[in-house]
Amino acid sequence: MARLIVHGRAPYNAEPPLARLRAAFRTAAEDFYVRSHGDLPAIDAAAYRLRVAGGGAPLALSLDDLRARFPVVTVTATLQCAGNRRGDLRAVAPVTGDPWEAGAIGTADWTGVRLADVLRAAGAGEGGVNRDGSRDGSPDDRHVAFESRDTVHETGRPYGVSIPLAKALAPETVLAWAMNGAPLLPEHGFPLRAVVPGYAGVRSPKWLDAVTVQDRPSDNPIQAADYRLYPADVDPEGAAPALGLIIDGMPLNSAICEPARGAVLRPGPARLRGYAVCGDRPVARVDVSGDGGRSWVQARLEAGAPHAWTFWSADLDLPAGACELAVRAWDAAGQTQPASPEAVWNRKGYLNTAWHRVAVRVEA
Ligand SMILES: Nc1nc2c(c(=O)[nH]1)N[C@H]1C(S)=C(S)[C@@H](COP(=O)(O)O)O[C@H]1N2
Ligand SMILES: [Mo]
Repeated sequence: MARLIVHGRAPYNAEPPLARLRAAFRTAAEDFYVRSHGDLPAIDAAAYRLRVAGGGAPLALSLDDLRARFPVVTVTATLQCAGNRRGDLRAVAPVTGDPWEAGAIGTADWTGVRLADVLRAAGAGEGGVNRDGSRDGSPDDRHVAFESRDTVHETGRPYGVSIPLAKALAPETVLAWAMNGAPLLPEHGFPLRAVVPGYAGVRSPKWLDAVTVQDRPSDNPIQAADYRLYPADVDPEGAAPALGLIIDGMPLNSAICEPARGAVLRPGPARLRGYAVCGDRPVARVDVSGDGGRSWVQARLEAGAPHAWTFWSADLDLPAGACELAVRAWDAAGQTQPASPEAVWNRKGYLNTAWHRVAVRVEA
Protein backbone atom coordinates (compact mmCIF):
# COMPACT_ATOMS: atom_id res chain seq x y z
CA MET A 1 0.00 0.00 0.00
CA ALA A 2 3.02 2.30 0.41
CA ARG A 3 3.08 2.50 -3.38
CA LEU A 4 -0.02 4.71 -3.41
CA ILE A 5 -0.76 8.38 -2.67
CA VAL A 6 -2.95 8.21 0.43
CA HIS A 7 -5.97 10.52 0.80
CA GLY A 8 -7.22 8.93 4.02
CA ARG A 9 -6.25 6.10 6.36
CA ALA A 10 -9.65 5.32 7.94
CA PRO A 11 -11.43 4.71 5.68
CA TYR A 12 -8.46 3.89 3.46
CA ASN A 13 -8.47 5.84 0.19
CA ALA A 14 -5.48 5.97 -2.11
CA GLU A 15 -4.47 6.26 -5.76
CA PRO A 16 -1.31 5.50 -7.76
CA PRO A 17 1.00 8.13 -9.25
CA LEU A 18 -0.07 8.63 -12.86
CA ALA A 19 3.18 7.50 -14.50
CA ARG A 20 2.88 4.17 -12.67
CA LEU A 21 -0.79 3.92 -13.65
CA ARG A 22 0.14 4.33 -17.33
CA ALA A 23 2.93 1.74 -17.11
CA ALA A 24 0.66 -1.24 -17.81
CA PHE A 25 -2.68 -1.73 -19.55
CA ARG A 26 -3.68 -4.08 -16.72
CA THR A 27 -3.08 -2.30 -13.44
CA ALA A 28 -1.11 -4.29 -10.86
CA ALA A 29 -3.35 -4.96 -7.86
CA GLU A 30 -0.90 -3.12 -5.59
CA ASP A 31 -1.13 -0.06 -7.87
CA PHE A 32 -4.92 -0.14 -8.16
CA TYR A 33 -6.69 2.77 -6.42
CA VAL A 34 -8.60 1.91 -3.27
CA ARG A 35 -11.90 3.58 -2.43
CA SER A 36 -13.51 2.50 0.81
CA HIS A 37 -16.27 3.94 2.99
CA GLY A 38 -15.53 1.93 6.13
CA ASP A 39 -13.01 -0.39 7.72
CA LEU A 40 -11.72 -3.47 5.95
CA PRO A 41 -13.93 -6.42 6.97
CA ALA A 42 -12.07 -9.63 7.84
CA ILE A 43 -13.75 -12.51 6.01
CA ASP A 44 -12.94 -16.21 6.37
CA ALA A 45 -13.03 -17.50 2.79
CA ALA A 46 -13.68 -21.11 3.88
CA ALA A 47 -16.78 -20.15 5.86
CA TYR A 48 -17.92 -17.56 3.33
CA ARG A 49 -21.39 -17.85 1.81
CA LEU A 50 -22.97 -15.49 -0.72
CA ARG A 51 -26.68 -15.14 -0.08
CA VAL A 52 -28.82 -14.78 -3.20
CA ALA A 53 -32.55 -14.04 -3.29
CA GLY A 54 -33.75 -14.06 -6.86
CA GLY A 55 -37.40 -14.99 -6.49
CA GLY A 56 -36.94 -18.77 -6.28
CA ALA A 57 -35.53 -20.67 -3.31
CA PRO A 58 -32.83 -18.54 -1.63
CA LEU A 59 -29.26 -19.68 -2.22
CA ALA A 60 -26.21 -19.63 0.05
CA LEU A 61 -23.18 -20.22 -2.16
CA SER A 62 -19.61 -20.91 -1.09
CA LEU A 63 -16.72 -19.95 -3.36
CA ASP A 64 -16.42 -23.61 -4.35
CA ASP A 65 -20.15 -23.70 -5.18
CA LEU A 66 -19.72 -20.72 -7.48
CA ARG A 67 -16.76 -22.35 -9.23
CA ALA A 68 -18.52 -25.70 -9.58
CA ARG A 69 -22.01 -24.60 -10.56
CA PHE A 70 -21.35 -21.86 -13.11
CA PRO A 71 -19.02 -21.28 -16.07
CA VAL A 72 -15.89 -19.43 -14.97
CA VAL A 73 -15.27 -16.30 -17.04
CA THR A 74 -12.66 -13.54 -17.19
CA VAL A 75 -13.63 -9.99 -18.15
CA THR A 76 -11.05 -7.28 -18.78
CA ALA A 77 -12.66 -4.14 -17.40
CA THR A 78 -11.83 -0.66 -16.19
CA LEU A 79 -13.16 0.48 -12.84
CA GLN A 80 -13.35 4.20 -12.22
CA CYS A 81 -14.52 6.17 -9.22
CA ALA A 82 -17.19 8.82 -9.87
CA GLY A 83 -14.87 11.16 -7.97
CA ASN A 84 -11.90 10.59 -10.27
CA ARG A 85 -10.27 13.99 -11.08
CA ARG A 86 -12.31 15.75 -8.37
CA GLY A 87 -9.19 17.62 -7.25
CA ASP A 88 -9.37 19.92 -10.27
CA LEU A 89 -12.90 21.05 -9.41
CA ARG A 90 -11.63 22.76 -6.24
CA ALA A 91 -10.20 25.56 -8.40
CA VAL A 92 -13.80 26.55 -9.18
CA ALA A 93 -15.41 26.33 -5.73
CA PRO A 94 -15.24 24.03 -2.70
CA VAL A 95 -16.28 20.42 -3.12
CA THR A 96 -16.86 17.65 -0.60
CA GLY A 97 -14.92 14.39 -0.73
CA ASP A 98 -11.31 13.42 -1.29
CA PRO A 99 -9.38 15.45 -3.90
CA TRP A 100 -8.61 12.59 -6.27
CA GLU A 101 -6.21 13.26 -9.08
CA ALA A 102 -6.65 11.24 -12.29
CA GLY A 103 -5.61 7.97 -10.62
CA ALA A 104 -8.97 6.81 -9.21
CA ILE A 105 -9.19 4.39 -12.12
CA GLY A 106 -7.65 1.08 -13.06
CA THR A 107 -8.05 -1.91 -15.35
CA ALA A 108 -7.84 -5.58 -14.50
CA ASP A 109 -8.76 -9.07 -15.63
CA TRP A 110 -11.62 -10.03 -13.32
CA THR A 111 -12.25 -13.75 -12.98
CA GLY A 112 -15.41 -15.21 -11.52
CA VAL A 113 -18.90 -16.09 -12.71
CA ARG A 114 -21.53 -14.13 -14.57
CA LEU A 115 -24.02 -12.51 -12.23
CA ALA A 116 -26.69 -13.47 -14.80
CA ASP A 117 -25.97 -17.19 -14.30
CA VAL A 118 -26.25 -16.88 -10.52
CA LEU A 119 -29.45 -14.84 -10.75
CA ARG A 120 -31.06 -17.36 -13.10
CA ALA A 121 -30.15 -20.19 -10.72
CA ALA A 122 -31.87 -18.17 -8.01
CA GLY A 123 -35.03 -17.90 -10.09
CA ALA A 124 -34.70 -14.32 -11.27
CA GLY A 125 -35.60 -15.19 -14.83
CA GLU A 126 -39.11 -16.26 -13.82
CA GLY A 127 -40.73 -12.95 -12.96
CA GLY A 128 -40.00 -10.82 -9.95
CA VAL A 129 -41.03 -11.45 -6.41
CA ASN A 130 -41.12 -8.35 -4.28
CA ARG A 131 -39.91 -8.16 -0.70
CA ASP A 132 -43.49 -8.54 0.53
CA GLY A 133 -43.84 -11.73 -1.49
CA SER A 134 -46.07 -10.25 -4.17
CA ARG A 135 -45.33 -10.87 -7.82
CA ASP A 136 -43.89 -8.05 -9.85
CA GLY A 137 -45.53 -7.61 -13.23
CA SER A 138 -42.72 -5.82 -15.03
CA PRO A 139 -39.47 -7.79 -14.95
CA ASP A 140 -37.56 -5.18 -16.91
CA ASP A 141 -38.03 -2.61 -14.16
CA ARG A 142 -36.48 -4.77 -11.48
CA HIS A 143 -33.22 -4.01 -9.71
CA VAL A 144 -30.49 -6.10 -8.19
CA ALA A 145 -29.53 -4.89 -4.74
CA PHE A 146 -26.18 -5.75 -3.16
CA GLU A 147 -25.25 -5.70 0.48
CA SER A 148 -21.67 -5.86 1.68
CA ARG A 149 -19.89 -6.84 4.88
CA ASP A 150 -18.31 -3.44 5.59
CA THR A 151 -19.95 -0.69 7.63
CA VAL A 152 -20.04 2.81 6.15
CA HIS A 153 -18.48 5.19 8.66
CA GLU A 154 -20.82 8.08 7.92
CA THR A 155 -24.05 6.16 8.45
CA GLY A 156 -23.18 3.12 10.55
CA ARG A 157 -25.01 0.98 8.00
CA PRO A 158 -23.64 -1.79 5.77
CA TYR A 159 -22.50 -0.67 2.33
CA GLY A 160 -25.29 -1.23 -0.17
CA VAL A 161 -26.07 -0.30 -3.76
CA SER A 162 -28.13 -1.59 -6.67
CA ILE A 163 -28.07 -1.80 -10.46
CA PRO A 164 -30.90 -2.26 -12.96
CA LEU A 165 -31.67 -5.94 -13.62
CA ALA A 166 -30.85 -5.47 -17.29
CA LYS A 167 -27.26 -4.48 -16.44
CA ALA A 168 -27.05 -7.31 -13.90
CA LEU A 169 -27.98 -9.77 -16.66
CA ALA A 170 -25.48 -8.31 -19.15
CA PRO A 171 -22.67 -10.77 -19.95
CA GLU A 172 -19.92 -8.41 -18.77
CA THR A 173 -21.28 -8.11 -15.23
CA VAL A 174 -19.50 -10.61 -12.99
CA LEU A 175 -19.00 -11.74 -9.43
CA ALA A 176 -15.21 -11.93 -9.23
CA TRP A 177 -12.86 -13.66 -6.81
CA ALA A 178 -9.67 -12.94 -8.76
CA MET A 179 -7.96 -9.88 -10.14
CA ASN A 180 -5.24 -10.37 -12.77
CA GLY A 181 -5.17 -14.08 -12.00
CA ALA A 182 -4.64 -13.82 -8.24
CA PRO A 183 -7.20 -13.83 -5.40
CA LEU A 184 -8.59 -10.37 -4.66
CA LEU A 185 -6.46 -8.38 -2.23
CA PRO A 186 -8.31 -7.60 1.01
CA GLU A 187 -8.71 -3.92 0.07
CA HIS A 188 -10.21 -4.82 -3.31
CA GLY A 189 -12.99 -6.97 -1.91
CA PHE A 190 -11.68 -10.39 -0.84
CA PRO A 191 -13.15 -12.95 -1.14
CA LEU A 192 -15.82 -11.82 -3.64
CA ARG A 193 -16.95 -8.60 -5.28
CA ALA A 194 -19.20 -7.55 -8.11
CA VAL A 195 -17.65 -5.92 -11.18
CA VAL A 196 -20.09 -3.87 -13.24
CA PRO A 197 -18.08 -2.67 -16.26
CA GLY A 198 -18.88 0.78 -17.62
CA TYR A 199 -20.65 1.86 -14.46
CA ALA A 200 -19.16 4.06 -11.75
CA GLY A 201 -17.01 2.09 -9.32
CA VAL A 202 -19.56 2.62 -6.55
CA ARG A 203 -21.85 0.06 -8.26
CA SER A 204 -19.18 -2.67 -7.99
CA PRO A 205 -19.55 -3.69 -4.34
CA LYS A 206 -16.62 -5.33 -2.58
CA TRP A 207 -16.86 -7.90 0.27
CA LEU A 208 -20.20 -9.00 -1.12
CA ASP A 209 -22.66 -10.46 1.37
CA ALA A 210 -26.09 -10.63 -0.27
CA VAL A 211 -27.70 -10.17 -3.67
CA THR A 212 -31.45 -9.50 -3.88
CA VAL A 213 -33.68 -9.07 -6.92
CA GLN A 214 -36.35 -6.50 -6.09
CA ASP A 215 -38.78 -4.12 -7.71
CA ARG A 216 -37.01 -0.92 -6.69
CA PRO A 217 -33.48 0.39 -6.22
CA SER A 218 -31.67 -0.20 -2.94
CA ASP A 219 -32.81 2.13 -0.17
CA ASN A 220 -29.29 2.18 1.27
CA PRO A 221 -28.08 5.80 1.56
CA ILE A 222 -25.12 5.09 -0.75
CA GLN A 223 -27.63 4.29 -3.50
CA ALA A 224 -30.51 6.56 -2.52
CA ALA A 225 -28.74 9.84 -1.77
CA ASP A 226 -24.97 9.65 -2.38
CA TYR A 227 -23.39 9.23 -5.79
CA ARG A 228 -25.82 11.51 -7.53
CA LEU A 229 -24.93 14.33 -9.85
CA TYR A 230 -26.70 17.33 -8.33
CA PRO A 231 -27.13 20.52 -10.37
CA ALA A 232 -24.57 23.24 -9.68
CA ASP A 233 -27.20 25.47 -8.04
CA VAL A 234 -28.39 22.78 -5.62
CA ASP A 235 -26.65 22.14 -2.30
CA PRO A 236 -26.91 18.35 -1.92
CA GLU A 237 -26.94 18.77 1.86
CA GLY A 238 -30.61 18.26 2.71
CA ALA A 239 -31.72 18.41 -0.94
CA ALA A 240 -34.28 15.97 -2.35
CA PRO A 241 -32.22 13.08 -3.79
CA ALA A 242 -34.41 13.09 -6.89
CA LEU A 243 -32.78 16.40 -7.86
CA GLY A 244 -29.57 14.51 -8.52
CA LEU A 245 -29.02 12.20 -11.47
CA ILE A 246 -28.09 8.65 -10.48
CA ILE A 247 -24.50 8.01 -11.53
CA ASP A 248 -24.43 4.66 -13.33
CA GLY A 249 -22.79 4.68 -16.78
CA MET A 250 -19.61 6.73 -16.87
CA PRO A 251 -19.04 9.60 -19.32
CA LEU A 252 -16.24 10.23 -21.79
CA ASN A 253 -13.03 11.26 -20.04
CA SER A 254 -9.28 11.33 -20.54
CA ALA A 255 -6.08 12.22 -18.70
CA ILE A 256 -2.43 12.96 -19.31
CA CYS A 257 -0.35 10.60 -17.18
CA GLU A 258 3.07 11.69 -18.47
CA PRO A 259 4.62 14.17 -18.14
CA ALA A 260 3.53 15.00 -14.61
CA ARG A 261 2.28 18.39 -13.48
CA GLY A 262 5.19 20.70 -12.75
CA ALA A 263 7.68 18.68 -14.78
CA VAL A 264 10.61 20.55 -16.32
CA LEU A 265 11.17 19.51 -19.94
CA ARG A 266 13.80 20.31 -22.57
CA PRO A 267 12.66 22.29 -25.65
CA GLY A 268 11.90 20.09 -28.66
CA PRO A 269 10.06 16.80 -28.99
CA ALA A 270 8.09 15.64 -25.96
CA ARG A 271 6.17 12.40 -25.59
CA LEU A 272 2.79 12.55 -23.86
CA ARG A 273 1.06 9.41 -22.61
CA GLY A 274 -2.30 8.86 -20.98
CA TYR A 275 -5.64 7.13 -20.99
CA ALA A 276 -9.11 7.81 -22.34
CA VAL A 277 -12.30 6.06 -21.27
CA CYS A 278 -15.98 6.14 -22.18
CA GLY A 279 -18.03 3.85 -19.97
CA ASP A 280 -18.93 0.85 -22.11
CA ARG A 281 -18.57 2.69 -25.41
CA PRO A 282 -15.44 2.98 -27.52
CA VAL A 283 -13.22 6.04 -27.54
CA ALA A 284 -13.08 7.26 -31.14
CA ARG A 285 -10.29 9.84 -31.03
CA VAL A 286 -7.96 11.63 -28.63
CA ASP A 287 -6.42 15.08 -29.21
CA VAL A 288 -3.60 16.71 -27.29
CA SER A 289 -2.56 20.33 -27.13
CA GLY A 290 0.73 21.96 -26.16
CA ASP A 291 -0.76 25.46 -25.95
CA GLY A 292 -3.68 25.17 -23.56
CA GLY A 293 -6.14 24.11 -26.24
CA ARG A 294 -5.56 26.69 -28.99
CA SER A 295 -4.24 24.00 -31.33
CA TRP A 296 -4.51 20.22 -31.27
CA VAL A 297 -2.85 17.14 -32.73
CA GLN A 298 -4.20 13.62 -32.74
CA ALA A 299 -2.82 11.04 -30.38
CA ARG A 300 -2.07 7.44 -31.37
CA LEU A 301 -4.53 4.98 -29.80
CA GLU A 302 -3.42 1.56 -28.62
CA ALA A 303 -5.59 -1.50 -29.14
CA GLY A 304 -7.73 -2.10 -26.07
CA ALA A 305 -10.62 -4.25 -24.91
CA PRO A 306 -14.39 -3.59 -25.08
CA HIS A 307 -14.89 -2.68 -21.41
CA ALA A 308 -11.48 -1.18 -20.80
CA TRP A 309 -9.78 2.17 -21.13
CA THR A 310 -7.84 3.21 -24.25
CA PHE A 311 -4.16 4.02 -23.85
CA TRP A 312 -2.84 6.82 -26.07
CA SER A 313 0.46 8.53 -26.77
CA ALA A 314 1.40 11.64 -28.72
CA ASP A 315 4.48 13.66 -29.64
CA LEU A 316 4.57 17.44 -29.41
CA ASP A 317 7.30 19.90 -30.28
CA LEU A 318 7.48 22.26 -27.31
CA PRO A 319 9.14 25.70 -27.39
CA ALA A 320 10.88 27.07 -24.29
CA GLY A 321 8.68 28.78 -21.73
CA ALA A 322 5.63 28.07 -19.62
CA CYS A 323 3.40 25.49 -21.25
CA GLU A 324 -0.03 24.06 -20.63
CA LEU A 325 -0.64 20.58 -22.01
CA ALA A 326 -4.25 19.48 -22.48
CA VAL A 327 -6.11 16.38 -23.63
CA ARG A 328 -9.65 15.77 -24.85
CA ALA A 329 -11.25 12.56 -26.14
CA TRP A 330 -14.07 12.07 -28.64
CA ASP A 331 -16.70 9.35 -28.86
CA ALA A 332 -18.23 7.81 -31.99
CA ALA A 333 -21.10 10.35 -31.94
CA GLY A 334 -18.64 13.24 -32.19
CA GLN A 335 -19.12 14.30 -28.59
CA THR A 336 -16.12 15.61 -26.74
CA GLN A 337 -15.19 16.89 -23.29
CA PRO A 338 -15.89 20.41 -21.97
CA ALA A 339 -12.94 22.78 -21.85
CA SER A 340 -13.20 24.00 -18.30
CA PRO A 341 -14.04 22.66 -14.85
CA GLU A 342 -16.56 25.51 -14.48
CA ALA A 343 -18.68 23.68 -17.06
CA VAL A 344 -19.07 20.60 -14.87
CA TRP A 345 -18.55 21.77 -11.27
CA ASN A 346 -20.91 20.25 -8.74
CA ARG A 347 -20.70 20.39 -4.96
CA LYS A 348 -19.99 16.67 -4.52
CA GLY A 349 -17.27 16.82 -7.14
CA TYR A 350 -18.40 13.95 -9.36
CA LEU A 351 -17.71 13.28 -13.02
CA ASN A 352 -15.08 15.88 -13.74
CA THR A 353 -14.79 15.45 -17.49
CA ALA A 354 -13.15 18.81 -18.25
CA TRP A 355 -10.02 18.75 -20.41
CA HIS A 356 -7.19 17.45 -18.28
CA ARG A 357 -4.66 20.28 -18.22
CA VAL A 358 -1.07 19.76 -17.12
CA ALA A 359 1.20 22.77 -16.61
CA VAL A 360 4.90 22.12 -17.28
CA ARG A 361 7.97 24.31 -17.82
CA VAL A 362 10.15 23.99 -20.88
CA GLU A 363 13.72 25.14 -20.19
CA ALA A 364 16.84 25.04 -22.32
N1 LIG B 1 -18.40 -2.88 0.07
C1 LIG B 1 -17.90 -1.81 -0.56
N2 LIG B 1 -17.84 -1.82 -1.89
C2 LIG B 1 -17.34 -0.76 -2.55
C3 LIG B 1 -16.93 0.40 -1.86
C4 LIG B 1 -16.99 0.37 -0.45
O1 LIG B 1 -16.60 1.32 0.25
N3 LIG B 1 -17.49 -0.76 0.16
N4 LIG B 1 -16.50 1.49 -2.58
C5 LIG B 1 -17.00 1.59 -3.95
C6 LIG B 1 -16.39 2.65 -4.74
S1 LIG B 1 -17.01 4.22 -4.51
C7 LIG B 1 -15.48 2.39 -5.72
S2 LIG B 1 -14.92 3.62 -6.73
C8 LIG B 1 -14.94 1.03 -5.91
C9 LIG B 1 -13.44 1.00 -5.76
O2 LIG B 1 -12.92 -0.29 -5.89
P1 LIG B 1 -11.41 -0.55 -5.51
O3 LIG B 1 -11.17 -0.03 -4.14
O4 LIG B 1 -11.18 -2.01 -5.63
O5 LIG B 1 -10.60 0.23 -6.52
O6 LIG B 1 -15.47 0.10 -4.98
C10 LIG B 1 -16.83 0.28 -4.69
N5 LIG B 1 -17.30 -0.82 -3.90
MO1 LIG C 1 -16.08 5.61 -6.07
